[in-house]
Amino acid sequence: MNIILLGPPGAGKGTQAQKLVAERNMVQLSTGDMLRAARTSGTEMGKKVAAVMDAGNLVTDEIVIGLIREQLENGAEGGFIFDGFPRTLTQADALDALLSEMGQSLDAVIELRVDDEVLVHRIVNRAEEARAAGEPVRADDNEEALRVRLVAYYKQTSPLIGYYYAKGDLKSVDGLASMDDVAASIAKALA
Ligand code: B4P
Repeated sequence: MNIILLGPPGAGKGTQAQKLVAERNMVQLSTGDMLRAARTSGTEMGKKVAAVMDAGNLVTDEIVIGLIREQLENGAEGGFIFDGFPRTLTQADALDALLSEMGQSLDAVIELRVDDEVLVHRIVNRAEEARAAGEPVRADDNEEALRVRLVAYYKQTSPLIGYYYAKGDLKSVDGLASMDDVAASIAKALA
């Protein structure tokens, strides 16, 4: 089974992807995690994307499609969870092409629906908790960058909702519920 987790920043895509990995034999492909890892290891690409990410903007399609292409080559017995990818129509087309080259397709697109004000609260809260625990705070986890991330989401990513709805793949889930209740709704949508 190959599924996409779609939703605004802080909707819980990463949180739910990890729960799915723990429950099913699936591989999580988070473009956000891949880009942060490239930054930490100081690769040329990591240096190139750092300022873009910190400001809350989307990294180029070319870079993220390249990252996904590399990971798909490793295969996944239980299927892939695409977490935070695709985020543009170009990325969605590329994913369709890559899966079809592998003789595979998408099984479902889970849209996590969460109000903007709750997103701001979650992200600010994550930054405060990390600070209190003496852990590193994500440079884009502040209200200013989040407002930019939300604009990018509505302009560039939300058209994917119509794209996948038209294909009959979209399943919308209430992302405002508790983490366990959201996981239960996803399990129901995938049954
Ligand atoms: P991502 O790493 O994908 O991060 P995100 O969208 O901000 O977060 P996510 O939805 O996964 O929320 P999470 O579970 O962490 O992207 C970061 C940046 O990378 C982008 O801005 C962009 O620059 C770049 N990028 C990534 N992919 C790209 C692509 N395809 N194309 C171009 N650029 C790309 O949850 C957030 C918080 O909420 C956590 O603290 C969590 O504990 C809490 N939470 C989650 N679910 C909850 C619930 N049900 N109730 C209460 N709290 C909850």
